[in-house]
Amino acid sequence: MTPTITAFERSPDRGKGLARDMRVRWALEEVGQPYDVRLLSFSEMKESAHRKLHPFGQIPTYEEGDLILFESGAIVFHIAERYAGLLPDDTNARARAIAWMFAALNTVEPPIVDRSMATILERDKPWYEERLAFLEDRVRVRLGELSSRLGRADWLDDAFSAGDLLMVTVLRRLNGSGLLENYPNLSAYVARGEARPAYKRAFEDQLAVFTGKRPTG
Ligand SMILES: N[C@@H](CCC(=O)N[C@@H](CS)C(=O)NCC(=O)O)C(=O)O
Repeated sequence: MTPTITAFERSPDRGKGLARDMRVRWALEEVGQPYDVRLLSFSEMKESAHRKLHPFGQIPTYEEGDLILFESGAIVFHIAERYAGLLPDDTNARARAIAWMFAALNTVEPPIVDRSMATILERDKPWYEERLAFLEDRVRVRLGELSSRLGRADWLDDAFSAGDLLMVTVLRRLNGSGLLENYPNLSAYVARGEARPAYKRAFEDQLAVFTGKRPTG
């Protein structure tokens, strides 16, 4: 059964692939599973029909037969469990990859999202500059720790996994901040993720929603 996911009809990032449907698209491309996309306006996301799928009125969601999921991490985890290619077979390696999935969403993403929300919602506040400096310090702490752990490795735990997929999408949210560039191994790590054919297909597909052009490949 072909799953259906939801995405923004008009992404606020204008097709830069920062919205969280990108993670789900990338995961589905990595495992070679075709999917359909239902695009939603902001008002449709808040209507009861969509809230039946997503209690918080957000994207992405995932529908596959009787199964309805929300939360990008849960959706990527489901895809990784259902199809081969995103989690190792070895039990311990699999558990470590899952730990990296949680680390991406629970430890690295929150300070990055706090920073970007401040730049959107608090820019005109008198405390903005001081708060931004504080939030950026918190991001730098996490980036420094992640950079130390990654070292010279290509991926977080040997082979590419759903943990890397989520971590790369989380780090991409720093695009334009100038923060990631201070950690060359993390910049290279993100570039390595973006160079994967599955990533490129997912990116082109989400961009096509914004440009109105269908991807050529
Ligand atoms: N923790 C959720 C966050 C979902 C989320 O924040 N989605 C954004 C798009 S990336 C959204 O729908 N924003 C519109 C809104 O919250 O009204 C997940 O990972 O799926």
